[in-house]
Amino acid sequence: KKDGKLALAHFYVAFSALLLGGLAGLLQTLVRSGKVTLPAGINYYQVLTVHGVLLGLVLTTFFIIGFLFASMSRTSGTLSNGVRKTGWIGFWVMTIGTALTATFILLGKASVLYTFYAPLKAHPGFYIGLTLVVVGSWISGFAMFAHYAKWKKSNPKQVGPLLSFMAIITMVLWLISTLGVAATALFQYIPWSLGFVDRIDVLLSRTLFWYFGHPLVYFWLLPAYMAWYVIIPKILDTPIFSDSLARMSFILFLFFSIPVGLHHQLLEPGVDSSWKYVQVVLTFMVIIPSLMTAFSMFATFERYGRKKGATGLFGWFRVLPWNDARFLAPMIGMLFFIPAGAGGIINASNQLNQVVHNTIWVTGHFHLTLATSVVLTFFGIAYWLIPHITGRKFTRELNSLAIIQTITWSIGMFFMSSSMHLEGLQGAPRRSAFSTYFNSPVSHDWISYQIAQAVGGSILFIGIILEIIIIINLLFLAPKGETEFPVGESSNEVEKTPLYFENWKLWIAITVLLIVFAYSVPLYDMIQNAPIGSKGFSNLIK
Ligand code: HAS
Repeated sequence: KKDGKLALAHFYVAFSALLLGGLAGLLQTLVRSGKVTLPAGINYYQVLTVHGVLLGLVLTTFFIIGFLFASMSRTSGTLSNGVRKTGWIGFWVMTIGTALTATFILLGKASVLYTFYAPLKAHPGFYIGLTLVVVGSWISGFAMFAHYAKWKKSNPKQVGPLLSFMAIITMVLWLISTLGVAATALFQYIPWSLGFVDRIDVLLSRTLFWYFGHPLVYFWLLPAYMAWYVIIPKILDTPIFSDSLARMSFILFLFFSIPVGLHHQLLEPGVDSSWKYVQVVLTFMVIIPSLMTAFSMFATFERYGRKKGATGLFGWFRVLPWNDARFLAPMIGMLFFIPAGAGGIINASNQLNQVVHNTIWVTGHFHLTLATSVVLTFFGIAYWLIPHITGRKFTRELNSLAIIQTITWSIGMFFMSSSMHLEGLQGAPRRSAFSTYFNSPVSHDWISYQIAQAVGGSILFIGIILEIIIIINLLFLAPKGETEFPVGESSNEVEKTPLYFENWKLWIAITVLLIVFAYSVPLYDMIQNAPIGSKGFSNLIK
């Protein structure tokens, strides 16, 4: 119960962020359609910053940490008092950081978007707040490491429970990658925004940001994969396809998700193209664990289908439990991940990146990956985890509402993200308010897509309202009862998972070596050839 409270505290913040961030998203699509002007001097970029920070950083980080604590408590035993207290400290540090950051965005002093690229300059409070969020997450991460170490001590010569193992990989990935953003915040942005130094090295700050920014997307994805690998089989009452394969794919994510940040900077000057090429090759390596995941999921579905008597190559498809929202929401997330992943491969392909970079195609890409595959899976998790903690039931009526929510979300996202992809291919920029470009006719070709985005955005906002209604019910109103925390198990027939999966020193050493290989020369070059830097713009956009 006490562990549940800790997880729930994270979910309160996460779902409040969903509501406010979603409202900001709706406003953006309306502004870009050219039909709506924001009232009371509110600026488009201020709203865009609220949207990106609340949904991309706050909703995700809080939901994930709450889910990881819950998973660890469920699979490697109740948290000790010390671990739980540390978790609470982490939570409060993150919450204070979020409040500080939000205050400066709302005051219009930090309209720098969620990537906060220099030379845009925000109020120091914005960077200090974000740093606190990161520090808070580290505190929670260390609490989880301590919990896992304790489990291992009392269970020597055993591999850790799969869900806990995955939670630990996710936090190790997070810890190593956030070192980049912490470095740029502490040594570049904070001194610069406080006026201690006059200028900032823009290229270095962006490189340190993307050292963190790409693994950030896998920090979002891995908890969704935890649900796909471990929870979905239990909902289907089918064994996990392969415990070893699941662990291997998580380890590959640890290796290959960090040394690839330069694929966000393929069009930036100042980085030698051979190092960009190296990181593109490594990016193609990080696709492999997703393909392993796809294979594993198809195998799980097929086994389930065969058990139900389905025949033929795709007979399993019909018999899947489409009327169970705990399954449907993540499943639709998986379906969307097929085109989303293909889009990622296009982005990563050096030449094709020239076509799509900085266009609204990229926005379409992450509305499929993050806002659909990951977020729908998080909704699917909430449908059993919240009632499990609050001691309530996910009733039939709530299940029906959740199915309507999933369909609404899918339709809204289909309109929004496909029009973003198509508009991007016509060169429409991302991160820009409605503009007629001096009434240039070019913009008129984009308008129909922008109207489609506003329609999609409005449907999505209805989806958010439905989701909040479901969550409020699960928190406070649904009838009391027991709800299962579903955790899949391996079949007895498969080989035992080898102990070498617990060789953490080796996994971390390989990760560090790959990072050193991919980043040391580019960073050395940047520092060696450091430009005089930029003074920055703090009042370009209010
Ligand atoms: Fe990405 C930009 C490359 C995955 C998020 N990405 C972004 C940005 C975000 C983001 C937020 O190389 C924008 C950042 C910004 O603000 O500038 N991305 C990739 C690649 C992958 C990828 C190669 N991205 C993600 C995920 C994200 C995410 C996941 C969030 C969660 N991305 C890029 C690149 C850029 C980029 C460039 C920079 C672009 C630029 O120029 O700015 C890969 O990891 C994708 C691999 C995925 C697959 C799909 C496997 C399919 C599965 C589903 C199986 C389905 C089943 C259901 C089983 C290969 C696992 C079947 C059921 C039936 C019924 C049929």
